[in-house]
Amino acid sequence: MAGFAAATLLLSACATGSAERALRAAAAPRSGPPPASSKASPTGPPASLGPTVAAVDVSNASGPQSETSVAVDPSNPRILLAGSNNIGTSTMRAYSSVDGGRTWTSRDDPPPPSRYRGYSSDPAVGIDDRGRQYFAFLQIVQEARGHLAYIFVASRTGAASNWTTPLQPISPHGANALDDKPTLTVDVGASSSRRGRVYVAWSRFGPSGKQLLLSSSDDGARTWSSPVVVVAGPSVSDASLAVSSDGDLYAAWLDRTAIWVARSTDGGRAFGPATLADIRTPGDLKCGNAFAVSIPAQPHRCVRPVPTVTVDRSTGSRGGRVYVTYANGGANLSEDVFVASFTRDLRPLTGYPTGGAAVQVNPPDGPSPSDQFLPAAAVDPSTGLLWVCFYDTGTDASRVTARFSCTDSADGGRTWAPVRPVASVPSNETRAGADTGKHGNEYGDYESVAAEGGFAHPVWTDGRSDGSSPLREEVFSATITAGPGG
Ligand SMILES: [Ca+2]
Ligand SMILES: [Ca+2]
Repeated sequence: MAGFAAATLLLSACATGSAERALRAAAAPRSGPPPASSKASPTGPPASLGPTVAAVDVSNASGPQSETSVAVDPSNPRILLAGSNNIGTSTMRAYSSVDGGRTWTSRDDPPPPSRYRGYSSDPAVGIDDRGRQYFAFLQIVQEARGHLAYIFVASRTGAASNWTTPLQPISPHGANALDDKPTLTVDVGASSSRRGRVYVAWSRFGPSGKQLLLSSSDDGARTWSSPVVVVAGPSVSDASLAVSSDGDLYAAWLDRTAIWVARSTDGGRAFGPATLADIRTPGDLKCGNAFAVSIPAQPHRCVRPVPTVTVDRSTGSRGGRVYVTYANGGANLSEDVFVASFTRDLRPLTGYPTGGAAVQVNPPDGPSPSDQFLPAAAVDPSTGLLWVCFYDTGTDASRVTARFSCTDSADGGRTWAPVRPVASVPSNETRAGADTGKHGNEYGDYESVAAEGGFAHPVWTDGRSDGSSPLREEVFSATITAGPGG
C-alpha cells in the first residue's frame, strides 16, 4: 500500500494523440505479427541489439505515477495493458497499447468504486485468451477510526472498451480487517480445463492475523469465489501468481525469513506444501519494521525481495518449468537479483534449494558495490526465454541513481545475457521529499515486464522528469528482443 495521505487532487488528462487514433482503429488481427519494426522481425534476429522500441513515456500525466504492472494479450501480442499508481488523485492510471508498445493511451482509470470513495493503489493487470482485460487494485477508504482497504477488480471486453468497476470488492470485510497488495493472473493455458479463470491473491490483516488469500472468477470478474488461505503468518506478503499451460497454479510469497513457492493442482482450492526458494537477508531497522532493506537509491521506503513466480508455457524442452526470481543481499552486502528453478511439481533444479549457491542473475558487481533491486520477470510462452528486469545503479559509485535494465536466459536461468539498460537515462529518487507524496513514493514497491512473441515489454517508474516538468515522476516502457547469448 502506498504510504501517503490523500493529497491535492491532481487531475491529469493527457493521452497520446497517435495512440488514441490507433486505439479507435483497433482492428488489429488476432493472430497478427508482433510490432512492426525496421530493426526486428518475429522470425529473424534483430538488426540491432538495442531496444526495439526505445524508452517511451507511457503515462504523460501530471504528478507522480509509480508501481507498475503490465500484461500482453496472449492472442495478439500487439495489445498491451499496463497500470500504475496515480499519486495525489482518487483513481489508478491505466495505459493501453495496440501497436506492441510503440504508442500508448493514458487515462485516469478504472473508475473508482462509487460506494467506496477514497483513493486507489497497487495495480495488477491481466488479459485472458478472449482479450478481456482485468485491473485489480486496492481501494483505501478514510474513516473516522482510521482507514479501510479492499480489493477491487475492474474489467473491460477489450482495449477499445470502457472499464467497469463493480459495486463491491471481491471479498467484502468489516472494519476489523485490512487488505493489501493484490496480484492477478489469468489461466490462458492451451491444455487447461480452467482456461479463462482469473486468480487474485492479496494480503489481509485481520482477526486471524496476517494471511495470503486467494479468490478466483470464472465469469470474467463478475463474481468471485470465497477466498481460501494460501498461507498464514505474521509477515507474509508480496504474493505472486502464475498458471502453467495445463492449469496448475503457482503462488510465491515472502515472509520475514524466506521466499516460498507452492502449487495448486485443483484450481486454487488447496495448495501443496510451501517449498523454499531461498533464505532472505535480514531486514534493516532503518526501515521501521525490519522487513525491508534501505539502499542509497531507495533509502526511506526501502526495498523488499519482491519475488515473482513464472512458468514456462512453451512447448519447448523446458515447458512446465517454474522460476522464482527475487532480490536479496549479495556477497558484498549490496542488493543482487537471483533465480531458483523447479520442475512442475516443485522439485528444485537450480539455485539455493538444490543445496548449492543461489544463482545470481546480474553479473558480480566488481570492485565497487552496486544495487540491483525491484526485479520483475516473465517467460515468453512462444520461446521459453526467461526475462528478468530490475533497477541497476550500475557505475554510479554513490549507488544513488539507477536505470531500469533487463537480461534474459535461454537455458532455464543458468546463464544470462549481458544486462542492458532499457531506461535511456538514470533516475534519481532521492530528492528532498521523494517519499512524501509530492514527488511520489520513491520507486514504490514493484515494477513489471511481460513477454510474448519474441518481445519483452518492461514497464517501470522513471524519475527523469521530476524537478523539471509538471509531469514529475512518469511511467516508461520499452520493447526489446533477446540479448547476445540470451
Ligand atoms: Ca549488487
Ligand atoms: Ca507524472
